[in-house]
Amino acid sequence: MGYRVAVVGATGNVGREMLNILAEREFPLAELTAVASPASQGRMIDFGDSGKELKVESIEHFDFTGYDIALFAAGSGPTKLHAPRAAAAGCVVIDNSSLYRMEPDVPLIVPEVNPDAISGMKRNIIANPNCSTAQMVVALKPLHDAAKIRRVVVSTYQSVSGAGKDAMDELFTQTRAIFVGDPKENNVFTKQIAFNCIPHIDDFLADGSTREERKMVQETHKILSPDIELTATCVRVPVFVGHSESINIEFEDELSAKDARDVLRKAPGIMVVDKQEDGGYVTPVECVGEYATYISRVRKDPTVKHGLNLWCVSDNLRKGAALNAIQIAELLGRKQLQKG
Ligand code: 11C
Repeated sequence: MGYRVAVVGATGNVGREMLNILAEREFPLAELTAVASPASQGRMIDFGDSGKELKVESIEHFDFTGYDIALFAAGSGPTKLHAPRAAAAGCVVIDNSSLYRMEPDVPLIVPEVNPDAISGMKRNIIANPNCSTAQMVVALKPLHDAAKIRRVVVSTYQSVSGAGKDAMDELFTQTRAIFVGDPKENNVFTKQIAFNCIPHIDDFLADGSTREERKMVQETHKILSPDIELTATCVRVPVFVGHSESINIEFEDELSAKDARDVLRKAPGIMVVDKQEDGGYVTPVECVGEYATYISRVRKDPTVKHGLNLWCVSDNLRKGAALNAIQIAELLGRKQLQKG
């Protein structure tokens, strides 16, 4: 016996990863439907490596009745239109957009961190966090349990896939244009992304920070603890997939780098690769297609009483989006749906 699942936004970066991961993890499926914008209706897409193909259905009049779970990776606009009617049809929506994340009656879940929040689901909607928040809280949770985090300063190095397929194409075509001497264009990003870094992700806010930076603060407060002071600087870098983060943490209690490594090694969802020698750390290209959040370069910050620095890398389309959503679906399967 399995679940009837719809993947909405199935042709996008995250939607395709959702199909890959459903296939890889052999998620118990009674039925799987790929749903996307009317422009993709009728297109055939792969169901991961299963050898099966799915015919894309249009979201416009898609009937969610009888579906158990809808994995939405459709962006806030289409989600606003279609997630409420999916939820009203009795289907649990697991939404990857930012639309519902901060609503008090919508759980915002990272299964390694706050699985019990699922009991707060009241509207048949569960939110999936922003990619840069997800990997960070997986790393922070065991450290917070060990020595109580007081303050975090995080700088991100975010890949272009977080901004969608057009952004990946822009990095590719710009890089090629620079090599062959063609004129270079930027349409997705505000500045040249090839061979560059852009300290700007999402809209600017009145205080000079960006929406991406605010998401990291607010979502961490909702998922992990409102008592953690957090400040973020989010930067786009010319990497196709894999977000990296430099995280500085100040604790209430003593926690040595060695003890932190031991705590992290035992924590779910984490791989510690920290040889403290040339190449003994993980970079974004090595985490592509992986489930884990990788931690390297754990070391003391001697400028505060109890401080550590670390480097955190994860596949933003997987732990940062599709994998986390499917882990929520698995949690739901265990806790709520109670099917065999
Ligand atoms: C990026 N983190 O890398 C963004 C993408 O709120 O789900 C995901 C935005 C979100 O551009």
